[in-house]
Amino acid sequence: MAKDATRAPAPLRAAQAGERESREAARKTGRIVARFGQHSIIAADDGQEYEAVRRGKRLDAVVGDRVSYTLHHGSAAIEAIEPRRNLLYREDAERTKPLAANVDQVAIVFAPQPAPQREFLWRAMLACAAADVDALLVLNKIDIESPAARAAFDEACALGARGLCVSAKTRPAEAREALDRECRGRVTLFVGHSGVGKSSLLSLLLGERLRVGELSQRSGQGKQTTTATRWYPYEDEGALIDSPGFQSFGLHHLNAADLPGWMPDFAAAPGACRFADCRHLEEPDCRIRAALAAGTIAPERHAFYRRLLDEGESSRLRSPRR
Ligand SMILES: Nc1nc2c(ncn2[C@@H]2O[C@H](COP(=O)(O)OP(=O)(O)OP(=O)(O)O)[C@@H](O)[C@H]2O)c(=O)[nH]1
Ligand SMILES: [Mg+2]
Ligand SMILES: [Zn+2]
Repeated sequence: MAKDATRAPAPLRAAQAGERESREAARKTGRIVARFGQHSIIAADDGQEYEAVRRGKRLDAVVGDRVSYTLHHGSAAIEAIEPRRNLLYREDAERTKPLAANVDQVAIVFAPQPAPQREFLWRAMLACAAADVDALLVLNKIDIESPAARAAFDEACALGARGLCVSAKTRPAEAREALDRECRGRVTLFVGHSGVGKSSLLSLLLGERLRVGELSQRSGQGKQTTTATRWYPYEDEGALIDSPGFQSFGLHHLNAADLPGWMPDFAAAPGACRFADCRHLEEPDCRIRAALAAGTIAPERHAFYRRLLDEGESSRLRSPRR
């Protein structure tokens, strides 16, 4: 007779195990290819697409994530997210949100209009360095003359980024060729302020595959603005990711002590600081301040670094768990 009263009767145990097994068997793998708010789309390995429901905060998958999922009445429930190679964050109105995962490079798009902000470029480059992905600067709309945009481009290239100058509108064939050379075989995330021409450049590479249905009319201006982050397979197993314009890269999660290592001009400053925990602000015998005095670090770059430290401080005060 049954000696272990806590165990389910044999037939029930078998049924439970069977259910578990069939659930495991029903588990499939795919990639998150679109994300809008709380909704996302999974492309199964066979190419079929499913709308996915999020199951709790832990399973907050972003575009580029490889996931396993089960199907329930035609929609997918994410069961697990595979470990990420990297993760990039965007930042809006004091909130940091994950943007995309598992990318090889970030195309940082900017243009004479809307006016380029070099701090956006610096932040984007820092985010790339911290996530260990390559940065590709793309100055678009070169049909519009702009010494300020050129200066921001040259300055950022001097910090070690690769760069392209293109016009999606007046020199589409050249733009297509230059981008294709940089993007085939790699996963490229396109970022930049709204209106700089990210989707225009992507449509040169993708043609009709760019989802026009996911572009909405921006009121008053008659412009199309991207509302979802979307992954498009591209040549040689590469991919192109379009993203909605945003103001800034999220850098609050970074450790202040690591910042100089991710800023090429700071990293190149020779020597050592007297204090191991030097913050490179007012401390004596500081290699960064010496480079600043010698002119190899620009005052604007040191002011940028100081702002990042201040932001880090205030965000830690706001959320002590970070
Ligand atoms: N003059 C000029 N205009 C361009 C060029 N490329 C794009 N545009 C225009 O810039 C506007 C914005 O282009 P989009 O491609 O929608 O910009 P986006 O970066 O995708 O914008 P969001 O989706 O809002 O982030 C459109 O009116 C384009 O026609 C260019 O090379 N030169
Ligand atoms: Mg767009
Ligand atoms: Zn120092």
